[in-house]
Amino acid sequence: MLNELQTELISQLEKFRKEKIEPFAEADDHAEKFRMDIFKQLGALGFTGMTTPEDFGGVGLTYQDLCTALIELSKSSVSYAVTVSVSSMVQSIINEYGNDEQKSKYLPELASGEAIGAFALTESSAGSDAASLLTTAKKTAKGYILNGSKIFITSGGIAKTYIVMARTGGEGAAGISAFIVEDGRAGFSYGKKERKMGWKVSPTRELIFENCLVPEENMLRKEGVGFKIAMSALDRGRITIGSIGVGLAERALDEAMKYALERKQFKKSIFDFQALQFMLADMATEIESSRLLVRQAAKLFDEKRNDQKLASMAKLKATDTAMKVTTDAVQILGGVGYTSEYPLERFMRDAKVLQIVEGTNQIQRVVIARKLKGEYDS
Ligand code: COS
Repeated sequence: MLNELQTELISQLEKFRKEKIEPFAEADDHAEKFRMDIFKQLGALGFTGMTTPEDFGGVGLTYQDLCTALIELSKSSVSYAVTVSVSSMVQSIINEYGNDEQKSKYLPELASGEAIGAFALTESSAGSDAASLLTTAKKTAKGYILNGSKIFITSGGIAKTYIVMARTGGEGAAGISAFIVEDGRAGFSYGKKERKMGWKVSPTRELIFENCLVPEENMLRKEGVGFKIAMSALDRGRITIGSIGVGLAERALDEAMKYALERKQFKKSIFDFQALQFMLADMATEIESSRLLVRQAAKLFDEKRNDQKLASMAKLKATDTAMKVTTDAVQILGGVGYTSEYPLERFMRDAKVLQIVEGTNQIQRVVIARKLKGEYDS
């Protein structure tokens, strides 16, 4: 059940997405155009810093509220939803692991939507095996010198504040530290913008560090805890990515239902064929179970009973559902579903990467299986 505030959030966002995002959605997808003014307007409405405490310019709401908002926003744009999701994750990292100076310096502009946050873990040779990353941060008298590169960074080039994981110590997870690196810092540049199947409005770029000096005060906590910071942040990020899957799938079902009720073949609406009814019933059921998992994972997180297994389950289930439901929705529309006359082909393209980002769905299964084994070992 949604509470009164969440119902209000949905109605505000529904109006916003229909008036401000939907009219440009198709053209911006083709042009691969991100509109900073849309993000800022989301900020003005309070949607870019929902879980950040009010003391640091946020709204101080829960992860359940954030997931509710992301479900609604994703019905029109996965790209803006993911920009909000990752920027919120960056804020949660700074809020949880940053000191007071770091919080005061970075959180207000991220929370207000004046700036975007990005998360830089992946490298060309360190994807699923994130602990093998090679970017180095060498300690000197003036601070840390970063060298290396990060790939597939969501909001790369449009973000102002980057959380960058780099190696300060030996091999493995224990040698990794987390730094806040600002756009414009000498030695920090961007590589090419990726050409992608979906998420076209959200830019994805490489980050390049060439003798980039980052002051010691930009390190989060201390040397060696960067991997844990990244993993615990992904526990939340995975829940919000799951909620984006739910919103996308919900919209796809809505489009498929409307079409199935209207479209006539063999002198009746195609909905009247039981084959389609069964497809639509399965789609609705999968969406509902995904929503419940996402909501439960967010609830446990809000209650500080963070359950990594459930977060991975929520991401796995909701994003596999988004892929299945958008694919089936295209099938229900048939030929027109494959054209850009309807938004479903875009939704199907946008769904695919949800199964890959913030840990592939195979990695989610690894996490779930490890936790499962742990329950039997103890
Ligand atoms: N929260 C806090 N600490 C965590 C953690 C979490 N969720 N997950 C792992 N850790 C800690 C472990 O406790 C361990 O610490 P100790 O050595 O002190 O016990 C350390 O981190 C290393 O953990 P682990 O041995 O499990 O690391 P692995 O190298 O086996 O990696 C996986 C684990 C595969 C789960 C991890 O690399 C992963 O999630 N990969 C996918 C990366 C990803 O999501 N990339 C997307 C980037 S954003 S698009």
